Amino acid sequence: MNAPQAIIFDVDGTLAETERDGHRPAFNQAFAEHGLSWRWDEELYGRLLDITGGKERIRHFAEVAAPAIAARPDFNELVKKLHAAKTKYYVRLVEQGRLALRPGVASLIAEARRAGIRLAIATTTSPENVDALLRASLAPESPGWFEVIGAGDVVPAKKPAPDIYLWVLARLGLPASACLAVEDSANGLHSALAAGIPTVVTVGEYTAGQDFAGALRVLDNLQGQSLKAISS
Ligand code: XBP
Ligand code: MG
Repeated sequence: MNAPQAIIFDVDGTLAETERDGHRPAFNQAFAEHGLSWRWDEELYGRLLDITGGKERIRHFAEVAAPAIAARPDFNELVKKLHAAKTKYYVRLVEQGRLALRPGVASLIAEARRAGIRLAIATTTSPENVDALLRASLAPESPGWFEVIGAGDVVPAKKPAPDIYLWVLARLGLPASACLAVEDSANGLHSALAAGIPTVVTVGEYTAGQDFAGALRVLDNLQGQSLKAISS
């Protein structure tokens, strides 16, 4: 492809490895705060990642592993409370500087900014998580570098549905073919491809072994990658 006019980044697994030591312990802290004995270990959490979205993941787990709780009349309220607590713990952990960017991410973003290429985010995670991660791991002012941040519940259907990418494209005012998406998972790749966006995959710790058919490139990470190298 020609040089992209915009790069649209996924967040979790792509900008940083946030899942195993970020979202997962935050979910577990939220469960403990609410007196639940649920504990998601690394292996179980890897399987639960098939369900994108934290509220959706909690709901799915309860329906399978704790149907009596899922049948409670206040279950929707419980999911909301658990997720709000989880977000609080996750942001706290990120603000402590516990999650670093993946190799090559900061330099690709810097290169794109020098070249006047527009930046955007398309993620399933909540907006406050994106803001905290960018501030703590990239630069305090870095949320402002992203012209469009599509996150969380702005669209009802989360990845692998194309909705979040279509939402971002509409706000950028660009056709899909003028953009490049960077993703780490099959769910994310399918979302971007369904929106028609050429997509580079940087394989993550939970996504190795997934099927990335259709990706423009499949890389271990962005270390040493120029914009030209990944988009040509
Ligand atoms: C990320 C997710 C998110 C996070 C949790 O997927 O699936 O659900 O694990 O975030 P992707 P919230 O990288 O494909 O966007 O709890 O804030 O929903
Ligand atoms: Mg991801």
